[in-house]
Amino acid sequence: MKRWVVAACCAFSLLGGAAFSQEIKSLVRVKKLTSKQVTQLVQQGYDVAKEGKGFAEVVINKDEINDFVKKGHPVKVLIDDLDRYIQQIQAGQTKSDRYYTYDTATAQLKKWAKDYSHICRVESIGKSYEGRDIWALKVSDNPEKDEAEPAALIMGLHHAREWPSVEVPMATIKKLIEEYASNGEVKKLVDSREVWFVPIVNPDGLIYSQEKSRYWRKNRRANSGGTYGVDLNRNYGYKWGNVGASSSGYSDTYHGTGPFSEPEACAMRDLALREKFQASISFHTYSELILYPFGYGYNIPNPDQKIFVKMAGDMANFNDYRPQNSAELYPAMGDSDDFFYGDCKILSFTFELCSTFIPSASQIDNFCNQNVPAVIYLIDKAGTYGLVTPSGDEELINALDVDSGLNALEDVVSLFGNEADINVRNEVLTRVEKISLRVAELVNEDLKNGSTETWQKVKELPQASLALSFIRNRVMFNSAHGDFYRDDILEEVKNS
Ligand code: 0X9
Ligand code: CA
Ligand code: ZN
Repeated sequence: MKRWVVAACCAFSLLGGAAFSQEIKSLVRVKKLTSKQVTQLVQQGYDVAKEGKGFAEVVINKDEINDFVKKGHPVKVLIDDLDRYIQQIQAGQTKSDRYYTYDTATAQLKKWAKDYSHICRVESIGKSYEGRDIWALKVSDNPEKDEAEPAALIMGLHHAREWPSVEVPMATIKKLIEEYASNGEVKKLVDSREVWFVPIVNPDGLIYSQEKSRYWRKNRRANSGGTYGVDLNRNYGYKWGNVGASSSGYSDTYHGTGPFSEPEACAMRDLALREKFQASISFHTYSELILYPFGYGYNIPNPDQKIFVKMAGDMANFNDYRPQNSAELYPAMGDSDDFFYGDCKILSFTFELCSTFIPSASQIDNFCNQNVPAVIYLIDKAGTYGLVTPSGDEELINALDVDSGLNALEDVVSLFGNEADINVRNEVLTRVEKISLRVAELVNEDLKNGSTETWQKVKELPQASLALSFIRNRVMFNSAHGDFYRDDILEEVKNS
């Protein structure tokens, strides 16, 4: 059947000499499916956009619709001709309500880098298959310097047709840099973090989807056998394989010829290995979900499960999305989150924005306002939860200022205060001790100078008796080993 598609297209272009030809695809809801059958669809390489109890929403052609109906699965056509539908959305854009294109996003990133050069810079992190720059914008104080600050990575558009996934990263950049001068919270965040944005991971795909075939998903690699495109969210190298991914170049979930066969996935890998992020979000559409690893198989143990559940739940409070483990949606090998977490220990999340691939452009502000606060949350928590996972190394901890150190202790102690698992407890404890010692060092400096300001902050730390005792002991130790404090201060520390 798929061979027929190619034959038909060739015939069409021979006859009509059309510059471009393609089959019509619909977005349909296939009903009366067991959850096992839904997983099987993914397994068979179907382009499943959303799944729910007893149904899946799939991108298919007319023949495939008939096949489902013949097999007894009622089909409801949601969008009859996806290409035409998306063209209408494009045509309905106004001057102010408009999706970014590769060109407008590139121009905007460069303009921001020029206008706000004290807090951001733009860099090409590699070239796409067709040779376009993959742009990254770094937002931080001293953006030219690689400082010992917790780092976060925000990505959009692994998948070509998922245009909203560019908008949320761009809206977050806009907020951070435009509010830096006027909003103390934003300034503090930008000054104490390094945030990297890659709004368009798949430039070739975006252009193809906006100018040619609007429901295109993959990159634009010319595969052997005359097919095009690799699914970049199946091409990452942690447990790369063919569960929920296809080895056929025809498929929309084609995983490529090997792990990291695609330049776009390599660019992301290399950036992650270089910058050592603590947390990340990769934006997709659609389904209003917040996903976390592992996604390559069911019930894969995740040592940081508790942190993932907590963070996903907190982010869901901002956007009312549903937090869940990726594999519960469907197991799929080679996605970005599994690599970022599995190999890089990054707290990696995937957001499935919106309730359709491409909502009308009048919705852009809505879904951005709904999601930017969750991104801000993640950037903040890269410096708290991110420090108790292996991605938060000692160099980061030893560079914390007192507020950041206390924030980290507060989050971590309140999450793990009643931890039952002894192994997890021990690991977290080691990290809590390190952060506490860093704070103690700052308290100590301050006390030696006769100031109790830092110490007062420490005392106000809620639920942190553990951290407090680490800090108290360190101050007492220092005092016994030659550091001099005022007697009244020492008394106070002793009795705290
Ligand atoms: O299938 C994908 O790549 C993502 N969904 S989308 O509709 N945007 O294509 C979800 C990936 C989640 N990861 C796993 N299930 N492993
Ligand atoms: Ca910085
Ligand atoms: Zn996607």
